[in-house]
Amino acid sequence: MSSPHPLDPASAQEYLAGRDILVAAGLLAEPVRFAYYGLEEAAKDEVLAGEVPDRRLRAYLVNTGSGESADVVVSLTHGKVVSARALDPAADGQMPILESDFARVDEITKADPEWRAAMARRGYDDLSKVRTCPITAGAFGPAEDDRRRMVRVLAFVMEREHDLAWAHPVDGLAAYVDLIENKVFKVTDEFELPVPRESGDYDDEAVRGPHRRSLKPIEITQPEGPSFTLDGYALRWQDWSMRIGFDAREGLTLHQVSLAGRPVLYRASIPEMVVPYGDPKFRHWQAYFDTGEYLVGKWANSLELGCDCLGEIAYLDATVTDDTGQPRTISNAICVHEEDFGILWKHTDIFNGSAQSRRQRRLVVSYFTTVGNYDYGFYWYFYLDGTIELEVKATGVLFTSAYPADGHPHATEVAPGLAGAIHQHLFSARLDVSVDGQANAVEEVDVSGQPIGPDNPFGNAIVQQVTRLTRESQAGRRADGSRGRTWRIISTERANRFGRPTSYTLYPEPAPVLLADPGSPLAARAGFAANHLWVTRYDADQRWPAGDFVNQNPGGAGLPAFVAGDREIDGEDIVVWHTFGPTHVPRPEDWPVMPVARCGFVLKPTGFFDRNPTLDVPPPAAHC
Ligand SMILES: [Cu+2]
Repeated sequence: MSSPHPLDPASAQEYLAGRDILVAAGLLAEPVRFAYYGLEEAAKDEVLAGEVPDRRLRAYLVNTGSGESADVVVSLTHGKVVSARALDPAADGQMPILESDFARVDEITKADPEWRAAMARRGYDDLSKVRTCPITAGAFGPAEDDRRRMVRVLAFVMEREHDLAWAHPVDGLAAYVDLIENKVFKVTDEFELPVPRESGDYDDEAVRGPHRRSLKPIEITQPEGPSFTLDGYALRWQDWSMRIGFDAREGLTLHQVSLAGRPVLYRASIPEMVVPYGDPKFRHWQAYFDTGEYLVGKWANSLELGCDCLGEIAYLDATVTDDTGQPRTISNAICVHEEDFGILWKHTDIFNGSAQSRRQRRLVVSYFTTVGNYDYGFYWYFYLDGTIELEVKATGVLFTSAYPADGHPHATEVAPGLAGAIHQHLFSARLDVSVDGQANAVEEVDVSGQPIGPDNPFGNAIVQQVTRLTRESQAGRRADGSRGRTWRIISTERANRFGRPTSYTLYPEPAPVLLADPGSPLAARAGFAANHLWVTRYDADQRWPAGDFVNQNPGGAGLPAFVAGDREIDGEDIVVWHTFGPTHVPRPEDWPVMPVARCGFVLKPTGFFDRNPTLDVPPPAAHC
């Protein structure tokens, strides 16, 4: 096997080689399954020193017969198991959901007499038309779940063979399934509401109407090819360079992002997201941690040229594994292209007559994933002027319930008798920053007006207030739109021509953080979502904002635990964590399939350059 770059994702051959090591160590006896299998990333200091580090894989193994779970690291370099730690579910949480859980849960639920009786009472004797949806259970105390490995199941009806099941939720009823005992151990049957009837099948012409004929073609051509080069996983475009990675759990990862040979980010990814629903009735537990519980990377889509991506596209495949550790290639999972992005700069000068116009372009690195009803696109943009942007595109189908005739305080009626509950999509970005080197610090920058006074007689003064965040305990911060709050990530070693630190500024979208009560079980598990910003001292073991094992985690893991030591973060190798995402009050227009809703954040160079770095961009055409 040829030797990969230390940051390249694991290959199919490597997964198989790692699997052989696990078999030889006796760790894969039936019925042990892989809940996660991926690269255990090389030590940062070794990568930066140009060494060839130990090549390692990490496997989360769960015995579906006994429930025993182990977190195992193998060395491919040395052909041996490096560590194997048994999990204590009561303290550590459970392994993520397995692919095979979906089919198993359907069988188990439909075999349960109590659930069948509840469905029959609602008029559903024929369960061939019923689809079950397993939802991660959360953690509500030992008395509630007895520390079982479990999911909670809601049902939907497919009236015809090709129907949109989400249009027909069976409300008031849930089955709690024990995944080890393979049985329903509890049925909650709280109320009955009519199953909404209207079809949501947007593939059906009778529902959507005939396709409109008024759209003329748009064609994107780059007759000389794109301006980027992709060599394996190494990507170069203009002054940007970076390496692309991919992980079954967190999806697309970016490494060693540099601009003009100067480091900006050692690593960037979106290692967690939570989608909590705001209906306090029997479905109060509904909150998906799509990354830690379902593994967004595993469900990445194969993208199609001309459909998902237009223009001169370069694709990268992603390799993930199934429950048995066998590799599965997702072809065209990652899309790389460049696109025109309107005006970069423009001015018509009233004195010297100069009339100049330049076009902005951006390099786009993206992938799309489907987790149950929702689909998420993660788009990283790199601009000519040094701006970095992450945009998440949320689309797909709302998670529905029935809408009562007398209204619902926590939901919108999106079709007759059909409800879309208010919910949040809260993402966590992990930005292992390296602005001009590893020694960085963060400043909070607010702007405000000043009261009329001796130095401000007409009350027009505007000032910037800069607060240095020096310790972890001080760096749990919230955005403040009324103060235009931003966070400046500065180099503590390099200065610009004004003698001030070179920096990149994080521009947040000031949307609500987690709205669940701070004393709620969910807030304990989604502690990362209580703040828009966290800053931690770099620690290779601190990867996951809601902890290593999110599924049924009792709470307190991840960022709140990381900052408990209150380390210094001024002039250190630091990691910036940013919570962002919409609070989604569904609209009728979001049904039956939702137009993309965008969210994200922007990082802009701020004194990183000494002036506008794009003066050398030529006019787009001779006559401009
Ligand atoms: Cu939503």
